[in-house]
Amino acid sequence: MTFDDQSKQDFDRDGFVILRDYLNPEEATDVDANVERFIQEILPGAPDTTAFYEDPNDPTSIMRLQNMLDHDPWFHDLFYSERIAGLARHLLGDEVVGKNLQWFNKPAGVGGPTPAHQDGFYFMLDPNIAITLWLALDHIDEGNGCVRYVRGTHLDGMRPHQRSNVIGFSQGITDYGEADTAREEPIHAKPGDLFAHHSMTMHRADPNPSTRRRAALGFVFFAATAKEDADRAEAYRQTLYEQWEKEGRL
Ligand SMILES: O=C(O)CCC(=O)C(=O)O
Repeated sequence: MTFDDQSKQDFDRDGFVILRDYLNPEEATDVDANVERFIQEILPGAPDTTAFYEDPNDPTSIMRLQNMLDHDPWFHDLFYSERIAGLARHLLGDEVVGKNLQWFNKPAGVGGPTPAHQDGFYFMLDPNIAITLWLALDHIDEGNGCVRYVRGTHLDGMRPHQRSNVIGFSQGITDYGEADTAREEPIHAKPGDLFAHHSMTMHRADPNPSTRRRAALGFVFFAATAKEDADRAEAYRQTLYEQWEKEGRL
């Protein structure tokens, strides 16, 4: 499969790139149907930490699925396909290590905000080079919580983060201010559009008070040259899960 040079240039300059119609409507519908199959057939047998809920007492309020490729061959194959992993390699200009496949859902009416953050703060990499390919599965705009990027911030270093209290997004930028908000670009999407963002790019999203779902898949790859402090990252995850379990949020 060949990828165009322009998308890599845009990604390098802006810290994100938008690839419209990356999947056609039928392919996007097929991905969505497989998410539903995952929820019905795989999730019941998967570890508790595979799903987070807006309301743990409401099984329809899933706001996040994670590690999907570890539990399902269909998603494993999609994740490592040339179209997905190959695109990650092309945009990073490096070999990649597959890390996570997540479903980012904002259920209609109850989906919470995505605090402003840089993914790299969670990833604990040196150098901090990773990519998320974010595949839209719905029609998404300001009304149901579209992603907002701040262009070029992948070149500006890591901003301070602290605990956000938003389940699934445990950390948010502490000094995110009006100057940042003014530079945000809300990105509309339709099923099959794909956004790619660098691990240092600032982004956030509003809640979803609408009657429409807002769902996307996030494919996360680390650059092969980036070293993960795996012990520290795992210790951090465990502390978080224990806390959420204590609070009855898992
Ligand atoms: O879907 C969202 O609202 C945010 C996703 C996100 O933070 C990410 O892909 O890094």
